[in-house]
Formats: sequence, C-alpha cells, structure tokens
Amino acid sequence: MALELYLDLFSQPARSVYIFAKINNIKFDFKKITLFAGEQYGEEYGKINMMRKVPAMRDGEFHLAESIAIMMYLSEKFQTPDHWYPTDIQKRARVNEYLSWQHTAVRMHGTRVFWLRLMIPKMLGEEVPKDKMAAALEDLDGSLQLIEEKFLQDRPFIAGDDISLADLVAIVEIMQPVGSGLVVFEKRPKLSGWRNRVRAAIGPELFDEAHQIILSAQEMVKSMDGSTLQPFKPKILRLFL
Ligand SMILES: N[C@@H](CCC(=O)N[C@@H](CS)C(=O)NCC(=O)O)C(=O)O
Repeated sequence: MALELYLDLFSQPARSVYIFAKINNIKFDFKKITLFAGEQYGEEYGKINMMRKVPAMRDGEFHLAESIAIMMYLSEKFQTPDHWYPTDIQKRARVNEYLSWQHTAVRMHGTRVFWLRLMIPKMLGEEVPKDKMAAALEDLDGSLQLIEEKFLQDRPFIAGDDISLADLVAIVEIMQPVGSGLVVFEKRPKLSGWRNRVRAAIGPELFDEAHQIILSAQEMVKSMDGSTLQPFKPKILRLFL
C-alpha cells in the first residue's frame, strides 16, 4: 500500500509535509481533506486521526499525526539529504530550537492575523475590534523580528548554509498572513532575502504550487459559502477574538 498523506493545502503544516515529500521524491497518495467543508470531522477521518487535524499520514498500518513528527519520520525512513534534519548534533539542536519555539510564536500569531483579517470578517461576517487586530499584528511583528535577529542573524538559513525543516516550517507559517493580504516581506529586507533563498532551494515551481491556494484566499472567500463555517463560529471566535 502506498504511503498516504491527508492534506489540505490551505493548512500551513499540511503544506510543509507536502513540500517535504515532493522535494524528496517520496511517493504518496494525496488524500484531500477539505477543512472548510468539515471533512476532518467525518467518521472515516476519525479513524485516520482522532485529533481531527491535517496533516496526517498512513504508512501501512502505521498512523501518524503532527507535521513535524511526520517529516522526521519521512526523513528517517527515506534517508533524505542530511541538511533537512542534520545529524550534527549542534545543527540539529538549532533546527529543534526553532521547531520548539514556533508553535506559540509565528504559528499562533500568523494564524490569528489570517483569521482576524480575512476569515472572521469575510466568512463569518463578524467585525474585528481594532485593538484586537493591532495586538495580533504587534505579536506577529515581534515573532518576525526574532526570526531575523535570533534565528537567522547573518546566516543564509536558520541552521546555517543549507535549508532545513526549520526554514520549511517557518516559511509556510509566514505565508498564511501574507495570504490575507498583509505586507510582510516588503518592509523586512533580511526576511525577504531569506524567503527568496528558501523559495529557490525548494524550487519556485513547487513553492508557488503549494502556496497557490493560500495566495488566492482573498479572491476565494468572495465566492465561498460561509454557512459551512457557521457551526464552528463559537469555537473560532473563542480561539481568535
Ligand atoms: N500541530 C499540528 C497542527 C495541525 C493543525 O492545527 N491543523 C489545522 C489546520 S492548520 C486543522 O486541521 N484544523 C482543523 C480543525 O481544527 O478543525 C501539526 O503541526 O500538524
């Protein structure tokens, strides 16, 4: 049985797993789980991932959730090039340091900005108080500043001269608020130079293909049916407002 990856490219961690598998020529069946249609709550998907999130992986009888765990599994199983998850313990520690930090920093703040700027007003019809928006933008800005000053410093990539899982996880998260129309790179030359290197290392075609959905999100929401999200409105507002 081929390796199965359960993905929706609207999701940042799903994109990182998708890019990682593609760039390493790992063969897989793309199992689309449409989050906005609530497919993650279906009975069948509950058997794949009881946490009801994407991404998830099935390799024969073995099921795995969590993007970072999935990419580490794939890197070991398929012996991907060392730079992705270096065996040198200090380089690996740099990658781990970023991966450990980002959940409650770039991921949390970038996701919040995406929902506050785009999904909550346009799909749920809810007005976002100005102070909430300002606080979310400030938090995101603080995280981007730390990526530049602490994680990148003067290095081309987070762990040194080559791209690693840390850069991949970072870029997919930063692209989420970009998808809501936020100007991120233009005012940050260091981050912008790094983004260009990451895109070149991934390959512009694969990078753009993986981000096509999120970069057309502003256009898509115009024709999307907001009623599919209504049942989740209390949960969404609790999470982001
Ligand atoms: N820590 C998890 C996060 C997974 C996650 O939160 N996925 C979101 C999309 S970005 C999801 O599936 N949400 C569906 C829901 O909460 O209903 C990972 O890295 O895989």
